[in-house]
Amino acid sequence: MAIALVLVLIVVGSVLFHFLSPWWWTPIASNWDYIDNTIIITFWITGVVFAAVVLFMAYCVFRFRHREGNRAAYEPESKRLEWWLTVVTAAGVTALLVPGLFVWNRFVNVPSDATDVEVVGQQWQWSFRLPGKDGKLGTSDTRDVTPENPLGVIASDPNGQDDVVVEAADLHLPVGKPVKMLLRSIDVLHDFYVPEFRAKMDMIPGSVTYFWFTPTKTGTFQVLCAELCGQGHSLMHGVVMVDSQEDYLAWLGEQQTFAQLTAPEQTGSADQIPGKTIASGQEIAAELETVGSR
Ligand SMILES: [Cu+2]
Repeated sequence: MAIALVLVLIVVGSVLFHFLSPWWWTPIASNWDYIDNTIIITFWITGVVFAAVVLFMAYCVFRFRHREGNRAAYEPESKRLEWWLTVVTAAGVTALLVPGLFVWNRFVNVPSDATDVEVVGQQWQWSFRLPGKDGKLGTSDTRDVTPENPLGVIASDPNGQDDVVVEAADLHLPVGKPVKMLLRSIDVLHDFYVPEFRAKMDMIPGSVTYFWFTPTKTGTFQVLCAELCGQGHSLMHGVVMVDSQEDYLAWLGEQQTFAQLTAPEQTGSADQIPGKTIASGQEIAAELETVGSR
C-alpha cells in the first residue's frame, strides 16, 4: 500500500515539477522554434508514457497485493495484449522520431541566400571570419596559424585577402538575415552553442562542420562551448551581438581584413595603396550597403 502511494506521489510530483518549475529554456532568438516544438512533443509523449506506466504499476501493487488464500494465475502468453503493446509502442516511437526528421531536413538544407560566417574554436577562445567584398572565404590550414595569422588563412589564396578577421572578440550579425556558420577547430573538439539560437554543432579538428540559422531578435547573446575541451572549457565564453543593418555595417567598417593584419605597414583604405590589393572593413561595409545584401 505504501509503495503504491509513493509511486502515485512520484507521478504527481513529476508533473507538478514540470509545470511549476521556474527553469525553462531561455527565450528563443532564432528561426529554430521547430526544435523547441519537437522537444515539447517529446516531453508530452515520454511524460504521458511515464505517468501511465508508473500509475499502472501502482494499481497492480495495490490490486494484487498479498492476501491470505489468493493465488496468482499463470498466464505466460496473451496474443491480444502483445498486439496492443506492439501497436502502441510503434505509434509512440514513430511520433518521437518523425518531428525530428522534419527538423533535421530543414537543418541540413541551408537557404541559398545565407551568408557564410566562419567560427574558429581554440583552447579557450572564439574567433570569427567573414567574407569580404567577393562574398567568399579564403581557404585555410591549421599549419599556417601564426601570431599574425591566428586563423591560418592561406596567404596565397586571393579569396582570403579581403576576409574580415575577428580574433577573440565579439561577433556581430545583422538581424533577419540567414547565416551559415562554418565551424572549425584548430586544436581539440569544441561545440559552438548560443542557447537563444537553439542550433549548435560540434567542431572537429581537420574538418569544417556547419549549421545555419536566422537571428530574429537584436541583442547580446553569450556563446558557450558545449563540448568538454580541457581545463578552461567552462571559461570558453564569447559574445554574439545581433544588430540592426546600420549598426552591423558600422561595426563591420571598424574591422580589419586579413590583408591588413598580415601587412601592418600598409594600413588604410585601398585607395591609398598602389595596386589596391588591400580592402578594408570600411570598404566592405560600404559595398554591402550599396548592394543591400547581407
Ligand atoms: Cu571548447
